[in-house]
Amino acid sequence: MDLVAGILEGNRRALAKGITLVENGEPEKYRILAELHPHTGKSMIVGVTGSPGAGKSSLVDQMTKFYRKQGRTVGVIAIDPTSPFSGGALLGDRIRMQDNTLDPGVFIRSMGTRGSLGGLSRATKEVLTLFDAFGFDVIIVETVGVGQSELDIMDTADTVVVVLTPAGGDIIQTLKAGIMEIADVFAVNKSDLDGADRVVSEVNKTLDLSHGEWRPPVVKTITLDGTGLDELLAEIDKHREYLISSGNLEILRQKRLKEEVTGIVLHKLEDMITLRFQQDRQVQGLLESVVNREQDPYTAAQSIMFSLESWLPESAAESS
Ligand SMILES: Nc1nc2c(ncn2[C@@H]2O[C@H](COP(=O)(O)OP(=O)(O)OP(=O)(O)O)[C@@H](O)[C@H]2O)c(=O)[nH]1
Ligand SMILES: [Mg+2]
Repeated sequence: MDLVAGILEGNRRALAKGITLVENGEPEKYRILAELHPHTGKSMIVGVTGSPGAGKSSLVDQMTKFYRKQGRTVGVIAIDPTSPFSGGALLGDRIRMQDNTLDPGVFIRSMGTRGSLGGLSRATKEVLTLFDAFGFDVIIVETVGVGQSELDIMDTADTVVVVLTPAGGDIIQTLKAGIMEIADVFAVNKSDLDGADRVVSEVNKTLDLSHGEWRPPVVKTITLDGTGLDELLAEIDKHREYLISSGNLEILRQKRLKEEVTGIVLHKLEDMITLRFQQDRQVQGLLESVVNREQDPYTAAQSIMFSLESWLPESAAESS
């Protein structure tokens, strides 16, 4: 079976194979991603992030159920933190999501934070491309809001839901992690616990001081019984409508594609340069002269820059 045709036809086995290819960094992936690209850009991409244990996975699970009730298909990419504080989360997620995985309108994929060739955000973006081409109405990406690569991943979402809880210090933690600013919608989860209204008003006070053209709404949720889920989904849809009517969705997507192309070029250049540093005598001579203080790093780097063109493989040089 041709993988590209399979994915476009909505064949789940083809999708799973494609994901494995991407995760293993097989050279074949470039052709597949290239052929799928014209068929992407249709899915609504929702990011869900927040502090460890805030209930992100439970919320994603409920969101999936509610989207299915609306008749929309859902792809989920869950980034599993391999950090010590969430050791048991993976199994928990699997068990919780079992209801949804039996449904052909749902596809869930967990990705580890270790071992993705070319970086986690790259691998996640590639899986997003596969999901988008497969034709999911909604794609949800869940990450714990820590670290730069997770912030990078949230860049790929059209709408970002930041999950807070009534737990003490949650807002401060979220502010510190820099994820407060990326919120398009706030979910105050575990609203069955004391203090939820206080969190809602604190977030609103922060928003009173500063917010952009779009003021993020704050929704109280309880994943235990689905309270607030209809409202959360409605607010996500409203944000999407805002993105479309303001023209910002188009701007966002252009910016993202530009960054993607730049990223690929930088990635390839880095590989090429690393290889040269290991193999090229001239480069090694230059490095030695810098070590011996015969030349300064700037002049050496400049010489290397000048010789870049001659490093390009024949075919690349001809076609440029
Ligand atoms: N009381 C209450 N507990 C909740 C609610 N939502 C989730 N929990 C509990 O919070 C704990 C963490 O839930 P998860 O969904 O695993 O949270 P998470 O944010 O995905 O956690 P990590 O992926 O480990 O960061 C679990 O024990 C849930 O049962 C809620 O609405 N109310
Ligand atoms: Mg989780």
